[in-house]
Amino acid sequence: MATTAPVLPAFEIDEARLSRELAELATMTSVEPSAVGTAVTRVVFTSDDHTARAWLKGLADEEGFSVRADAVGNTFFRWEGADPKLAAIASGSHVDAIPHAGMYDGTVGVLGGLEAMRALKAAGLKPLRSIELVLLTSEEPTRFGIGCLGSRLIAGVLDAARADSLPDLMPKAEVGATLATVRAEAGFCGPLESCRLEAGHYAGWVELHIEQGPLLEREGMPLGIVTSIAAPAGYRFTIEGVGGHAGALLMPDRRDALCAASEVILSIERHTLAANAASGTNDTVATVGTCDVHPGAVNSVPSRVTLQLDIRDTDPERRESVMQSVRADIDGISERRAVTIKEEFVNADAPATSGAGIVQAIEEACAAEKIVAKKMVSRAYHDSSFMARIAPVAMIFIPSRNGVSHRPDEYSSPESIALGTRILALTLAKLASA
Ligand code: HGY
Ligand code: MN
Ligand code: MN
Ligand code: MN
Repeated sequence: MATTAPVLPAFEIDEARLSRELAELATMTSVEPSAVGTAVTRVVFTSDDHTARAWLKGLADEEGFSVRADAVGNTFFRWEGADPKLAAIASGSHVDAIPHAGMYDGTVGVLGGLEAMRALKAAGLKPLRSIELVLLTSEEPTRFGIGCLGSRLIAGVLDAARADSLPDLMPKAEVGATLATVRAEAGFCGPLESCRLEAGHYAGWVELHIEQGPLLEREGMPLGIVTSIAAPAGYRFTIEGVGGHAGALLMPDRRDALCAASEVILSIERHTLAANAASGTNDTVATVGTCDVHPGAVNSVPSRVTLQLDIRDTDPERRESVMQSVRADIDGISERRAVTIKEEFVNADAPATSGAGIVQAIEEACAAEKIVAKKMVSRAYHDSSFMARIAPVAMIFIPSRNGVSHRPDEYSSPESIALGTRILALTLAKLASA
């Protein structure tokens, strides 16, 4: 059916409504108010997450968008296009938030995407292609130890059986709880294989997100266009020593797991800094963000420590060479301290590259609004990293005040959120009309 591209009517982004909704979503959290900013914790499949999901569904229902959820809770809000058989254009992000985080990471992409669709619809646009807003499950690794769980399953890069067996890492989790049991309790059933969307399912994907770094603000740029996303990897280390009485167990007899773990952490830092010194860049980053000590009593020598390592690089080979150097040190540490150090692989992903056509559509939207945007690498990973496996993608970044994120003082201004949403709307309208 030959159809001409619809003319884009003038539309308005409702900045006040968007701010109100971001503030309302930020109340769906389980953390005490923070001295600075708004502390948010919203771990996947907790009551806060369910409250947020139900609230978003209500907003989508009000707009007449159809809603469906897949077997892991990825939720698709769809605005049917003139030709529903054509591959849709999609936008989306996440509403789960790590402990004691900020209120903008992920939520700007979900509420901004919703606002973009509402504004275009209110203005009378009839898109040729359907437009979908996708709420992706568990972008953060907090609960199941691996990030972008929902988008990995959509892209088919995470084995369904392995995913369902991922342990529930929440404090006080039921013994033996896994993604399979937790998602069933959350009401998401069916085989995880059914989450898979084939390449070509979407004609394009655009994610609006806060930069989570300092560059846009530092350079006075209003927006960023992400051309590639750095490659994340995750490992878990379990260090087993021998515990004992903090008073009676004498130093020569100790096999202290926490002292050994400390050497592992410093080895990771040392080799990461060496990689950057050798490359003359800061493109390699490594973080040990969790350290569980057993038995965790002040007067008991630690017998077991579990570390989670997050290591990222724009160059996966360089990332791997850092890991090789750390492994060599680990052999020495375990021998010298008579402890065992077990490494568990979690993930090691390739960098993602944005689709030229999507980048161009964002550039044209910026030009139409006389906005100059900065092309840049994202050092944070995003669901777009995995949506890139099945569709051409790109991301729109808005500035983060002081480059801060994953902290209660994370902040982006209402103006920049509205501007990012406007460019997203223009981009979606353009992509959905061809
Ligand atoms: O860690 C990240 O890069 C993302 O914010 N989850
Ligand atoms: Mn995050
Ligand atoms: Mn995010
Ligand atoms: Mn992300």
